[in-house]
Amino acid sequence: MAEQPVAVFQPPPAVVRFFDRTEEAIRSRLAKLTFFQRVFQLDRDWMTRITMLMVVASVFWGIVGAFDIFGFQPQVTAFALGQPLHLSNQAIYSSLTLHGIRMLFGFAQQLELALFGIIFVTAFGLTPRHKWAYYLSVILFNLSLVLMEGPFYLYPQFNDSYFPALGWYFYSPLGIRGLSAYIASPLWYFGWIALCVAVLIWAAWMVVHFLDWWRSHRGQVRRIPPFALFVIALVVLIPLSYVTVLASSTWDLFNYFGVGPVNPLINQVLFWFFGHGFVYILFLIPITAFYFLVPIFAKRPVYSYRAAVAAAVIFTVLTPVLSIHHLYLTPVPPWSAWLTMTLTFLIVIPSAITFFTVWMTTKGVKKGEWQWNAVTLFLLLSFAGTMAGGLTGPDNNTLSFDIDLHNTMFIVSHFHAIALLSIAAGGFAVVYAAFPLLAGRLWYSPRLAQAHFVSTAIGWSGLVMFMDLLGSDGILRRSLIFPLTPAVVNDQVWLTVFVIVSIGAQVFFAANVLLTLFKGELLTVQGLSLDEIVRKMAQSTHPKPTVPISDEKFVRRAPRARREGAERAWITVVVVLILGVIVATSPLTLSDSTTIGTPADPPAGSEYLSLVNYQYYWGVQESGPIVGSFSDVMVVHAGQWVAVNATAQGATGGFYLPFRNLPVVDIQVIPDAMSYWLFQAPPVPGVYAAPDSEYNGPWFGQDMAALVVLPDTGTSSLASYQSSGGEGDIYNPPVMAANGAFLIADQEGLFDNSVPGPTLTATPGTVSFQYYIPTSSIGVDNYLVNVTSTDPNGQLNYLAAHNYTLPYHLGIYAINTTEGDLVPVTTQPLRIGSVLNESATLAAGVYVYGLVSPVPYVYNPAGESTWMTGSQQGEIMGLWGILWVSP
Ligand SMILES: [Cu+2]
Repeated sequence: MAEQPVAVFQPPPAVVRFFDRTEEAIRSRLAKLTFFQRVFQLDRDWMTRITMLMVVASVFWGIVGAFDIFGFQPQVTAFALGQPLHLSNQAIYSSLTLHGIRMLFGFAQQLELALFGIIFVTAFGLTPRHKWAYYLSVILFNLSLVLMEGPFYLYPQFNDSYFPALGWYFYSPLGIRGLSAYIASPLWYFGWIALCVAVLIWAAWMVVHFLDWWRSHRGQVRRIPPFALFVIALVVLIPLSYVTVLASSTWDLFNYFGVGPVNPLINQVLFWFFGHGFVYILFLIPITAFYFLVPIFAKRPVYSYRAAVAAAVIFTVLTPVLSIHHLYLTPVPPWSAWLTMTLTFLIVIPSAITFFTVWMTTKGVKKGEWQWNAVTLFLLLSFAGTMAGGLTGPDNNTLSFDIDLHNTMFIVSHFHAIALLSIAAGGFAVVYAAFPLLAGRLWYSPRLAQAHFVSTAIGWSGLVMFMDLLGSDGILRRSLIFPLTPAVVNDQVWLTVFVIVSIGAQVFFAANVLLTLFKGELLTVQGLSLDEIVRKMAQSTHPKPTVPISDEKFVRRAPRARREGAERAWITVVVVLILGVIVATSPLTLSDSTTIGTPADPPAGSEYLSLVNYQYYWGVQESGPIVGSFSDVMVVHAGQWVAVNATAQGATGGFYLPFRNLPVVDIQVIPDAMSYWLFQAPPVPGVYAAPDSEYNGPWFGQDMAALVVLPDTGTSSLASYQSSGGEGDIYNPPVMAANGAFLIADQEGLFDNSVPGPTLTATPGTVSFQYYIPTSSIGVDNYLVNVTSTDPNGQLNYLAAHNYTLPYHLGIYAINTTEGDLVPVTTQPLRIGSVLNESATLAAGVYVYGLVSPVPYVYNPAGESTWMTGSQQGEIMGLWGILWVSP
């Protein structure tokens, strides 16, 4: 890159001179140490140095973010294998949040900004300006990730459990002081604001340089290189997306300090204008990689410039507007759900154009002219991964399918397919093609590059596959407590194996990077074009390169008219197919989204359920043929129509009946808004589990209710429920005989790893079984002993001081369907550490057993819970189940 003379008319301001001098002092001292000099490229120009700083920081966050998943997945696997958990729920969900934040922003976004910045400056031959604006952006960016982590304590006791346990997307008002039972540290919101400002500064810096180039080339530019169209798309989409999350985060922060109106629904919609746009911002990595690298290796221009322009323009125009396809089950107006669905289908068009253009660019390249080095291999993986991951998108986008898929592991599989197989694979292609330019050295080891590719491809594919299988099993995302069917246990274990393979694979890459920095052959670029330099760098990842790196003159054989004909035919086919899909899916979409947003007109004899999703149980009010007021229990008759209206307090929840053999019920439930659904209860009497399908804080796993379906009249046994598999809902609690049952509580405060606990069956007469809550099950996770203490033994000391008796009762309660309550048949104090006998003479009917009201709990392991630190409380109901007595 030729240094152009910069006209200096006046000396820079004093503060800039001070920064420059300080930087120089640090740089020259560190540069004496070879390690720092090599890793941070301290003898190079500032743009290279700052880019290396971003790359190193992004690798740092990538490593931390990858290891974060060890705070979740091995815990889940431990649960699956019946082993004790080592972390609190709070710590487990914090790990998951930070995994998302660090991977998406610290790693992927930072790497994207680093690479796009330097490639743009290099490819356009620009002289970078405004060094300190760039530094400010990088410093703020990394600071934001530290802020989002929240405070942790080394003293009086090491405690890192106060990290945010919100999920990377936080559904307002979850986490907000005064509005939610789970409060995140305000640093989280400051972190988001810092992130927005950092990224906006970067985008402004890019705009300034683009204008530099435009001014100096006025009148000479006929075509902007196709890949640069997508760099421009990035610079346009960043402000459009980040401004909305800046707004929602600022709004949250005001609410946090008690200021201003609160509207969780609008706040979520605002967030998702960012949430979706951001994913597409990252998706520009592989797209740009295709347009930049494929023509270089095919040694010919992109097949159709027109098509590339069309793809870039459609992509940029559609992305900001389709965001709320993430909120299909939310009570938004039906027309908006339909519109976002339609626009989302349309965004397949630019991707289809890109696939076509990139594929056709390689057409006619002979076998001997193409080499599978690490760059082209990762390009291939990304190309295939974009298609595979992209193809699960339309399933999510079809509202009637989304009801089944929403918040299951299928979604997690979809976005990991995109994040890993498409985005990260494209990112590695760029890194393999660009890193030697930064390092000034060729790749050290082609074998390590090959090993990295193969192990990464295996790890990622396995990971995506087993997430998908867990989704097919019916497992909800972020679920820590789930049904232990053999398939689920198997898939959880294999998922963990592939997580380890995926992370282990990166050791090959890290080793190669370090060896390259210290031992790589020096890169010489004299007399080479940019394309030739890229080929030369890529060649160093192949053990026996045979294809020459030199540019070749390319003459297209297919005449322009024929190419345009092929282009038109392809795009027409895609458009016709998509229009067909839109027409086919529209009626159901409009009717389903109407059902969520507007109260239905239920048939006579319907049961009305008025639900409130608390943190962390369901408050149930019933009217209709059955009258009642329950916690976590909903009672209806077989085949009866059920009209649900639901809202939430403190956090967004979900009402979810995951039937397999009947239409699934799945609606998002939001504070200050009302969601509706009308469904017909299963025809077979039994106990159907209703997990809370939305994330409402660290005890979300315990947040499970039961739909108790009574026979139309009289009593009936559970035989047909059992033989029909409970309509395929795998969350249904296991069924066992009451007499002789021995129910043991686990360390989460649940019977037999299940909420509700096992459904017990008996015949009329004397029914007796036993409970046991071992002293060993009492710990910081167990909500049963609510002791706020800095003493880790506080809970056990409390028990000893209270004769191992808690201020709650276990019992058997009859469900009274006319008076509307639970009627105690027998009760006894809840004692820890002794076997408790439960015995009663029961008539035919349905009963609830156990601890049948929610237990308040405050999580405060080291007494460090404050609003500055974060805090959590909630009311949990876990030690209960249904007792079914039938002739
Ligand atoms: Cu989206």
